[in-house]
Amino acid sequence: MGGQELAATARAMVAPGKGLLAADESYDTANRRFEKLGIATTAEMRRAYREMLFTTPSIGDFLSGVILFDETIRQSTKDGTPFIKVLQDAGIIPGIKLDAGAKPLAKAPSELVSEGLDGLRDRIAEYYKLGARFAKWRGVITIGDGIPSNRCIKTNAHALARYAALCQEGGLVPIIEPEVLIDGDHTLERSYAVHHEVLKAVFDELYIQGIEPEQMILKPSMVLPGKKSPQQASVEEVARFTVKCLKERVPAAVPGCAFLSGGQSDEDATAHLNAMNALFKDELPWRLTFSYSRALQQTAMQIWNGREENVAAAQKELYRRARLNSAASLGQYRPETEKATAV
Ligand code: 5MM
Repeated sequence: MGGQELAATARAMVAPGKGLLAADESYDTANRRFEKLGIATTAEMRRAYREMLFTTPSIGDFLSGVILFDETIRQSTKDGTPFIKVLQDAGIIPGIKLDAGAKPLAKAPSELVSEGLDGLRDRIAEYYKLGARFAKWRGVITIGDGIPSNRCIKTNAHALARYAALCQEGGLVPIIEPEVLIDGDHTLERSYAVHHEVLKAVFDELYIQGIEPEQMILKPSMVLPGKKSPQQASVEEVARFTVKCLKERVPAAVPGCAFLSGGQSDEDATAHLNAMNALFKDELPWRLTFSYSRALQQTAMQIWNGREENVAAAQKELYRRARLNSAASLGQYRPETEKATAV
């Protein structure tokens, strides 16, 4: 895929009214979520769950792409249709998670660095052949006493940039996901300062590695106070701090930022995205949309609960949540519609 195709794919990923579904939970994460609900942690249940998500009628109205995990990209529906084909037929671009998970950073065990660069060129070639057209790599930054360290920020930024270069070389649009966790009791201001530093390091490294900004998508966390902070922030404050930070750090040539939800409630994740688009729409050089995992899936997963007879109701909930987030990506979400449309 040439540069023009990569840029076209990146723009399509953030097309107006559309966002991404992150369904790339690795074995541990998927199983942990199933265990909480008493769902069996088998390959077949993970397959059945992803089939429920991907065959949701008309879900392509709101999803531009779905991020898959290695196990999922090779799976099919019960009747034998590969998931990749199901998504393509729905007008949804398939993508793949490429990091191999966040591991303790050497000599700094309370901080993490994402692994997966070894052999990445060959993995990208295989996923491209399977039909993936974009990829994702997540670096994890923790806020705490004396952290994040400069070393942790730089190491993760470097890995993200090397991954992105291999993607652009191999024909995949890289999603760059530097996640600043909401764990802890830090203030909104501290979160802003850390996001600022992390995004500076990331874009410096992307520049060094020759990344074309038009051919990538940023997947940032929102600027939020720690979830244990006694001083929580209003929806408007979160929107203002997040937009300010992105405007200071993200080049205008990047087509879009697709946020992670990071453990926010479904409604908060939608309201925050909406406020950014509603309050600042005339000032944004890039599109702001969603790339949620939990904030799109958690209620649908509870409704499904591992049972075939719940598939239609769970799909209705996923469709509803995707529609509300689509509205938020246009600044047109109205919280009062939450109750009226609840499944
Ligand atoms: C931060 O996680 C990403 C976005 O999900 P949320 O919207 O729930 O924050 C997500 O794509 C994440 O990378 C996947 O859930 C996979 O995580 P693991 O830890 O299994 O690689």
